[in-house]
This record gives sequence, C-alpha cells and structure tokens, in this order.
Amino acid sequence: MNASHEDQGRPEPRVGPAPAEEPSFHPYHHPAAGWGAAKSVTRVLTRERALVDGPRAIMRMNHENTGFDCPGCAWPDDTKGLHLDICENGIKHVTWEMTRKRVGREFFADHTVTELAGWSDFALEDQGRLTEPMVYDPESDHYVPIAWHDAFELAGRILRELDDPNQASFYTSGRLGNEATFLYQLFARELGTNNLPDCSNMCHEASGRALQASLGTGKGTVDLQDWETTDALFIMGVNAASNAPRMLTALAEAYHRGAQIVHINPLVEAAATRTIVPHDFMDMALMKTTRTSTLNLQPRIGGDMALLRGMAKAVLEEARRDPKAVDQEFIDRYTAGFDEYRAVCEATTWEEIERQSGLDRADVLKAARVYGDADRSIVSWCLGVSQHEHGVDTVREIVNLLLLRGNLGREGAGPSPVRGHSNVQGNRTCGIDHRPTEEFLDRLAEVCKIDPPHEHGLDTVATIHAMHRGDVKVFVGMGGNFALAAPDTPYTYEALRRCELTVQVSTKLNRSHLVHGRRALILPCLGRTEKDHQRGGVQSTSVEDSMSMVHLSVGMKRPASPHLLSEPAVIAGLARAALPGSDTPWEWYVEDYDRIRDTMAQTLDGFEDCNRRVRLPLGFRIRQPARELVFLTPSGRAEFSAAPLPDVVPAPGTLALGTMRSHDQWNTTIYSDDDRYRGVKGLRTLVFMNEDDMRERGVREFDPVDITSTAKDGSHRHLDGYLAIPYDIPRGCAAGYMPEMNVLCAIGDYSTQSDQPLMKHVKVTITRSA
Ligand SMILES: Nc1nc2c(c(=O)[nH]1)N[C@H]1C(S)=C(S)[C@@H](COP(=O)(O)OP(=O)(O)OC[C@H]3O[C@@H](n4cnc5c(=O)[nH]c(N)nc54)[C@H](O)[C@@H]3O)O[C@H]1N2
Ligand SMILES: Nc1nc2c(c(=O)[nH]1)N[C@H]1C(S)=C(S)[C@@H](COP(=O)(O)OP(=O)(O)OC[C@H]3O[C@@H](n4cnc5c(=O)[nH]c(N)nc54)[C@H](O)[C@@H]3O)O[C@H]1N2
Ligand SMILES: [Mo]
Repeated sequence: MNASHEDQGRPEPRVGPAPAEEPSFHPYHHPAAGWGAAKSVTRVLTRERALVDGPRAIMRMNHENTGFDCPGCAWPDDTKGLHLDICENGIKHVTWEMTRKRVGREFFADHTVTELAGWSDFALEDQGRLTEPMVYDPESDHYVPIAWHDAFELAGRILRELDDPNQASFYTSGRLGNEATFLYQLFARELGTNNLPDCSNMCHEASGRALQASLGTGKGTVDLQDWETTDALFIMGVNAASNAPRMLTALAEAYHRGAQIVHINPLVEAAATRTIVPHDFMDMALMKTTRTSTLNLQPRIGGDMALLRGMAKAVLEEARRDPKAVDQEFIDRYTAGFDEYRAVCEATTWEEIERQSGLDRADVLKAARVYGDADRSIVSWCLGVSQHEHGVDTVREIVNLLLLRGNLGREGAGPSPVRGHSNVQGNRTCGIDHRPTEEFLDRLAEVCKIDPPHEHGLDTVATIHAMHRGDVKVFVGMGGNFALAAPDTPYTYEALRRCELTVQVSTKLNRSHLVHGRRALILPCLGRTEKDHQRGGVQSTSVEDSMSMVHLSVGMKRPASPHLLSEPAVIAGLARAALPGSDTPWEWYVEDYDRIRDTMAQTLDGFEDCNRRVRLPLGFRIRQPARELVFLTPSGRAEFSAAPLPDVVPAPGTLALGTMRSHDQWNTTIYSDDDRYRGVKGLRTLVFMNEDDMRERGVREFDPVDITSTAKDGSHRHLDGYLAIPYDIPRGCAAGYMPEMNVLCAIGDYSTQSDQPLMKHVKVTITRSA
C-alpha cells in the first residue's frame, strides 16, 4: 500500500500490527460493552503481562481522591461517588501504560533510527515504556543515553541562542495534568512566546470558539446530574461505545427512565443500538441488554447544520399555532439576535434543508417533535460536528436550537460537548492557548512577575507551516504524537525534519521520535498511574473532565524506571536551563505541587482556594457563568447566530470522506487491526462505502481501491490499494481510519472559522485499483 503526496510516492510503514491474511467483515449485531468487552480486556491484560497489576489498578481508577484519573477519556466520574464505572477502553489504555515491557539503552543500541523508521507504529509502542533520556547521534544514526542535566543544558542552550523566542513552539497533548500545564505555559510565556499549539486545535477548537461567541464560555454547561434528569438527549457525531464508553451507562439509565435518545450520525454506531451495562453484574450475568436509542438519523457527512436548522424551522412553524412551542420569555430576557435567526430559518427552504442534510423532511420533523415535546433537552457532540469547515457555525446552531426553548441554565438542559483527551479541557483552563486573553496575561504578569508577550502565537497548523518555512526552529512536544496526529503526513514530517531541535516528552516510543530535527531528545516521563515522589512527599495532580469537574489524581504504581522524571520536573529542568536568571522558583515548585496550585489559585478564574477544594471528596466544579444565565458576551446576553447553510453536497463523482478511530485504537496508539463494533477483523487499510456508490464504480466487497483527495488549492494526495467495505452509510459519504488517512488531509485545508484541519470532510474520488 502506498501513500504519497503528488509525485512523492514514498512508501509508508504500516500503522497497525499485521493485517490478517484474510481480513473479515461481518456487520455487528451484538450489544455494546458486556462480555465482548470483558474478553477483549483479558486479551490486552495478557499481552501487556499485567494480569496481576492490571486488575488491582483498575479497582483504583476514578475513585474518590484515593485513585488516579482514567487517562482514557474525559467523561466525568459518577457523581454518586464510589462506583465501579470503568470501561473496556479505559482499561486497555491504563494497562498499555502499565506494561512490563521496557525500551532501554540496549534497545536503541541495537537499532538505528533508519531501521526503526521502517517499523509499524504498533510495533514501536509495543516495545514498552521508555526508561531514560536519549539524544540522537547523527554519526551513528542511533539514539544514545544522555544525563538529564546534559539534556536540559542542550535544549536550554539552543533555546537561549534563538534570535527570537517565537522561533520555538510548545505543543501539548491533552493528557498533561493541570499543574504541569500551568508551569509549561509559564515557561513559554516567560521565554517570550504564545506559541502553544495543542491537540485541541485539531479536536474541539470549533466548539470552544462557538460556545464562547454564543454564551461567553468555551465549555459545555451541563453535568452528569443533568444527564440523569433530562427528557431528551441528542447525541451527534460521536462513536461513544468506543471513544466515551462510560456514556453507555448514562444512555442506558436514560432509556430506563423513559427519556428520548436521538443519535445523529452518518453511521449507526454501536452506542446507537443497545448495551449491557458493564458494571451491572446482574445484567452481565443474565446477558440483559438495554436499548440506548429511540431514534437514529443518518445525515450526510457535514449535514448536521441543515438538520438542526430544519428542527429550528419546525419549532418556529409550530410556534405560530402554539406559542408555547418556543420559550419567548427566556428569549426576551436572556438572548440577543432572535429576530435575525427567525428570519434566516424562515428563509431556508425545506428543499435546501433536505438536500444539505441528506434527510427527508419527515425525518427532520421526527427529531423536531422529540425536541418540541421535551421539557428539557441536552445536545451532546464530538468530532463529527467539530472537524468541519463550518464547525463553529454548526455548534452555534446547536446553541440556537437550545435557546429557542430555554434549554439553558436549568437542570437537565444545555450543550454538552464530549471532550477527547482526559485533561484537554483543563489544559485550556490552565493557560494552554495560543490566543490568550488580555485579562489572563495581566493576571499572569502580576502574580508570576513576568512580562508575557501579547501577540498571539501559533496553533498546530500554523506551527507546521512555520517549521516548514524555517521560522520555527525548536519544537517541544509535551506528550502526544505530533508527527502522526497532524494532517498532511509527508508535509508535517518535512516540517519536523527542518527543525534545529525536536524534544519529545513521552512515555512510549512513537513516530515523533523517528521523524526528528537536526538534534533530537527523547525525555521519558512518569505516567498518570505512577507514584510521583518529590522532596515534599508523594505528589498528586489535578485534572478537569468534560463537565468542568476538577479532581485529584494520585498515581500508586512503582515508576517504570528509576530514571523517569515527572512532567513538572521535566518542564522545570527545561525552563531553568533556558532561563538561567529566571526569578520563577522552578525547583521550589516541583518540590511540592501544592505550591503550584497556590499560584494557580491566584491566577486562574475559578481556582480560588483550589488546594482545599480539590481535596473534597468529588473535587470541585469550575464556576460556569452561562449555567447561571450570566453571559460574558459583548451584549451580556446569549447570542443567536444567523449563518447561512454551507454547501456540503459532494460534487458529482466525488465523495466526502470522514477519518475516524477504530474501536481498538487510542488516537495514534493502535491496539490491534480489529474494529469490533463495526464488524471488521484484521484490517485497517479500508474504506467504508455505500453499496450503491461501490456498484457505480464497479467495486465489490474487499476490492482494492485508490483514493485521491483534492485540496482547496487543487493539489491531489493519494492512498492506493485500500479495501472497500460495503457499509450502512449515506450515499456520497465514505469513512476510514486516522492516522493512516492523514496523508489525504491537505495542510492548507483547515476551517476559516476555527483553523481546525478538515478531518471529517475530505473531498475524494475513489476508483477500483488497476
Ligand atoms: N478508545 C478511545 N477513546 C477515545 C479516543 C480514542 O482514540 N480511543 N480519542 C479521544 C479523543 S482525543 C477524542 S477527540 C474523542 C473522539 O471521539 P469521536 O468523535 O467519537 O471520534 P471519531 O472516531 O473521529 O468518530 C467520529 C464520529 O463522528 C461520526 N461522523 C463523521 N462525520 C460526521 C458528520 O458529518 N456528522 C455527524 N453527526 N457525525 C459524523 C463518525 O461516524 C463517528 O461516529 O475520543 C476520545 N476517546
Ligand atoms: N485525520 C485525523 N487526524 C486526527 C484526528 C482525526 O479525527 N482525524 N483527531 C485529532 C484529535 S481529536 C486529536 S486529540 C489528536 C491527538 O494527537 P496527540 O494527542 O498528539 O496524539 P496521541 O496519539 O494521543 O499521543 C500518544 C502519545 O502520547 C504519549 N503519552 C501517553 N501518555 C503520556 C503521558 O502521560 N505523558 C506524556 N508526556 N506522554 C504520554 C505516548 O508517547 C504516546 O505515543 O489527533 C488529531 N488527528
Ligand atoms: Mo481529540
């Protein structure tokens, strides 16, 4: 299989393990979670040789203050406290970190970087945990050991010698705890740059910007209790059974209560069918399934905004007959821009709504009826909504719809984005933002006695461009796997290779260590499950979940190697070396993270008294003004938006391709080549297509096809020899897996609204391979 950019047909190593000789596809008809999940967990525990530690650790996960936060996803913990609320993928994720396998200096002595570059991504991570700092030696093409002090000194010297601090860029992947996050942004800003790209730039940037514009807060307003009391749940663009599996419990509970559950997704994912609640032992024993859906709608890729507009139009039409269909009192009292919005809804024709959404008017009306009949509604969404050109407009349309019936600021109602990484929301709260507000910078300057830069910094896409041009010379990756997660793989590789220095702070070997700058450091750190000993004793870190709850996470496992440092210690080491004269007490902070939290309490909104509050049994919830109907918008009201519907219908002969995760992967970490809930075994290099689209192209099941994307600038990118799988997906749509398909995502194709790469709407043609 070949991946290439224009004529640059360089073969790429595989991402997954080894595709089966005979891959298989049988549509999945079993409930989500339940025994299939239990079996899969056992397999992973065995492979990682964690059969003893694994189960013990899992019992400590997500428990009130005594355990560590599951690094699997950002779904909140049960508000009722102790509860074995764990999931298959969380367990896979934890055991992946706790593996007994190690990558030591002998490993690096045995393999050149060129050799490793030919390994699959699965094989790289499968070697186990990194154990000591390493530096790239160009003479021998090996990574060789380096003392921590020398590693810091090397990075510090290169940072000190830059002509301009904006020649460095500091990436964060959303797993970093709040305390390390705070130190990291302080380091970058004291150095003099706001170049703080993060995974959020590829993830929920659109949601943050939309909610900020509409409600004056970048976050959702609901919590789990709201999920437990709502009448109607609208679940949009998320594969919850794989990516937020603990949501299944909430869906099953909602169903039992008689709530309506509407899934909006081009694919009918496993969470839109039924589940066996994994922590309900009676259900498990009796194989008792619960439905998790009352209505499934399959819009075309990108068709959500048209569907939402149609629902709003129907509600407004109903209001002419029955004024109570809208909450006029709420609208008058709390919102601005209603008349323009009503006008734009009226002006949008049903024909346009049907064409753009790909749904019949009757189906749109079904969803509208559910919404109109519910006293309280929650709309929840993830990447299927955000990773689009018009992601911001679509999230704003979600808010528009909610405002119509006053679904905000009361129990059981509101917007509820499902965040990705376990602390991606906390990262933003604690200062990872390439566009910081003036108020934040002023507070930081006052409390930390630094002079932060005010000009906005670079996000992910802009950082890649700047590295390519040579404007950014130092790239620091605080976790994550930038090389593989970012769009336009060959372009991103070239950008990283042009750097003077790349530094990767990681737990496992990955592609970003092999696609490196002229000089390169691998700095291995503690994982979240591990005990973090500092001078002041065992340390804890705090994290924030999707619903703004902040709580402590305490690791309890012996570290994978005695040479690992915690993330705050690595940041402090880098900072001291780069800023030798700094008045910031870096070393003092690392001795006791309470000191970092004290500074955070003075600097960050909502963190007042956080050292005490974070130790309360369930932690604390960050104040959400919009929840209290306080809107920090220019008008002081919730703002309706009135954007025109975008044209998302693929041109004749082309398809809209969405890139997504399989069940057995965590972003760039691949556990196997299977995608259980979609019925696929032993194959990742596939493309799901509508049967009619296949027939039209003379393509049958498992036929190899060539995929060509066309970028906004007209350039083409290719993936050849992918196998076609007939799937229940609307015509004109196709889907396949990231990160393999990132090759097809052009670097210039990002949303003008959010700057997010367009990972769910790649324009492609698909033909049978010659
Ligand atoms: N196990 C596991 N858990 C994870 C992750 C993981 O990789 N593995 N990743 C974490 C991260 S960082 C994130 S951001 C989340 C991601 O969670 P998801 O958003 O579920 O991620 P994807 O796999 O990209 O799936 C996108 C979903 O959107 C649907 N979709 C695609 N296009 C459209 C569209 O136009 N409209 C609608 N309505 N739906 C569409 C797809 O069919 C699919 O169900 O999960 C987090 N949790
Ligand atoms: N085409 C396409 N591309 C996408 C997406 C898509 O849907 N389609 N989704 C995007 C999204 S939503 C996201 S969030 C990004 C994800 O992008 P990233 O966050 O950059 O990628 P991950 O795969 O989550 O990072 C995995 C690596 O993190 C390191 N790691 C794990 N635990 C720790 C830890 O505790 N500390 C440290 N320091 N390192 C650790 C390990 O070395 C591991 O190899 O990808 C984006 N890319
Ligand atoms: Mo994400």
